[in-house]
Amino acid sequence: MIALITGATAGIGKATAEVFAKNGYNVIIAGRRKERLAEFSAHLKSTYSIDVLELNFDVRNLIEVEKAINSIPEDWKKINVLLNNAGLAAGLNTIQDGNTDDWERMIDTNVKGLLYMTRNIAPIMIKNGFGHIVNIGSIAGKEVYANGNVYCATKHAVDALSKAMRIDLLPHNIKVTAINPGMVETEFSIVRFNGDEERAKNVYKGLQPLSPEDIAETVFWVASRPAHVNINDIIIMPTVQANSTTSIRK
Ligand code: NDP
Ligand code: 8X3
Repeated sequence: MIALITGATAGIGKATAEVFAKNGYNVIIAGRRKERLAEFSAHLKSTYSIDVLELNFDVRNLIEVEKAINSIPEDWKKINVLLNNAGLAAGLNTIQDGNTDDWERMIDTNVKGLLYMTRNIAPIMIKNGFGHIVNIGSIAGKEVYANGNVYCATKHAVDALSKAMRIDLLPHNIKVTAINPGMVETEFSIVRFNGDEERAKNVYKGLQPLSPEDIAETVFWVASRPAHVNINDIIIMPTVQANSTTSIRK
């Protein structure tokens, strides 16, 4: 069994690669930080005695995506699971104060990157006659919150695309699942606040957020249902978070 995971150098993607490896999958790990990929690959191989393929590219760059996918050796092409996870939030501003570079980065990664990956992997799955695409959306794709405007819009796009892909891929025996987490403590907030670790820590202060492992186990669970079962959509929240704007802090 083979799983291709984007954003496998940190957070949810990294934890998911670990869970799939632990369960005997060979994994294709993707990300921009080459050294992290190499280090993680060595860890997975030695810990779980599985095979690992590293793909070092930027999901925003269509040429790089095509080159990376075309480089996948024939015996790695029986891909059972594609996890479209690479993504980010950049900034937290009103629309009138928004930074247009941040907007481009979020739209290019969260929407276009997911599309480029899917456009290149879906035909391989169609040829194989099987496959499962799991998209990481967000609670921000189900509702909006103050200053979240463009990030929320990209995740609403992921929500729409997951529904649309499910229709298009239905005749090809390809499952599509969207997993929409609330707060997960990863490098997400550090990236959102441009490296400001103190501000990032405050996001999770006084509450227990989800861990990347919580999401990884959920991804593995949806991917390991029987052939006739598809989980369309999951919202998974920390117990102390009711929605994007309501949570309990100590
Ligand atoms: P992290 O910042 O910890 O991980 C993000 C991953 O995405 C990294 O591996 C990074 O790798 C990769 N990535 C980012 N940009 C690119 C790019 N242009 N090309 C290739 N890879 C890229 O964050 P999370 O694990 O939290 O985020 C994973 C997903 O989960 C995102 O889609 C996020 O929106 C979503 N999410 C997160 C939540 C949270 O609270 N943390 C809640 C709901 C959804 P590298 O930099 O090496 O390329
Ligand atoms: C990431 C979590 O709180 O920004 O999708 O919606 S949040």
